[in-house]
Amino acid sequence: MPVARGTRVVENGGIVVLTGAGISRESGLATFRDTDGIWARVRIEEVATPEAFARDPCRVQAFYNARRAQLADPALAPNAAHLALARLEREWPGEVLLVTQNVDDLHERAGSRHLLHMHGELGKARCLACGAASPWSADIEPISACPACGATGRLRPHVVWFGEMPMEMDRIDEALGRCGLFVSIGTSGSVYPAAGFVAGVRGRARTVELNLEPSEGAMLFDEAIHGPATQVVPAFVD
Ligand code: BJW
Repeated sequence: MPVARGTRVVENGGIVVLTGAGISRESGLATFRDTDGIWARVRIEEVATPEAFARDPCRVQAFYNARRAQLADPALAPNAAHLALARLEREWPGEVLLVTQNVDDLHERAGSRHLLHMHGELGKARCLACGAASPWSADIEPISACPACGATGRLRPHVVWFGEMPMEMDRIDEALGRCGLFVSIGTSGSVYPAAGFVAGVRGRARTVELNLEPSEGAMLFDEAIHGPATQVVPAFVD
């Protein structure tokens, strides 16, 4: 593959790619803040905070189960943007770390392996007693027993809600500290700490935004290419 017209200029350090909900939009999964997004249908305070789960675990579980059902739909598949990033990881001679805010598994299905889910994974449940994350199955309810420690009634979705610490921050900060190229794809840049990554690497690494429209932090990037992910991501990588 003629690796990366857009990435060829990286001479030092690796590549860190940050993805958000926009990359999965053309696979059929809703984003959060677009007019047809998830937060237009449900209130954050009802489903995406620890307080919401403490108040009404069944309501929160139902919200995540509906999204898990979408992941189980046989028609759901990674799109050309997910596939292009998997190709980049396979063929780029240096390090490529993919950091996703997405809780879907479309990057894995596309073949990405060097991948961190900073906002967790829809396909897992986590035990509040022992902290173990285990595969979620259709019969898991908030009252089910943890497969690791046996505690009952302590399972929650393995995702990061507002006010909680995102996952893998040490590994992400380390990779950002030595990258030569930072690419942000399909994210509105409105949720921290991910929205702050570009400011942290600016000046040390080349920074590129690939998004349908300018994000909130678009002016912080060296370059911005706007269009649907299935077009702009393969064009950038290939
Ligand atoms: C396309 C496209 C196409 C469409 N092609 N593009 C003030 C008050 C209270 C809290 C705060 C505050 N200020 C800051 C905070 C902290 C808070 C925060 O950021 N709040 C803001 C809203 C202000 N953050 C937190 O609480 C985080 N924790 C934290 O900060 O801990 C302390 C800490 C300190 C120091 C270091 C580290 C940590 C936790 C945030 C957790 C976010 N959780 C969610 C839910 C996850 C589970 C689930 O999925 O249900 O994560 S919220 C939701 O937003 C989800 C996403 O990952 C995240 C980001 O959304 P994303 O991916 O950007 O989607 P959209 O919809 O916003 O944007 C999509 C983009 O795609 C758009 O731009 C479209 O144009 C584009 N697009 N189609 C290309 N075809």
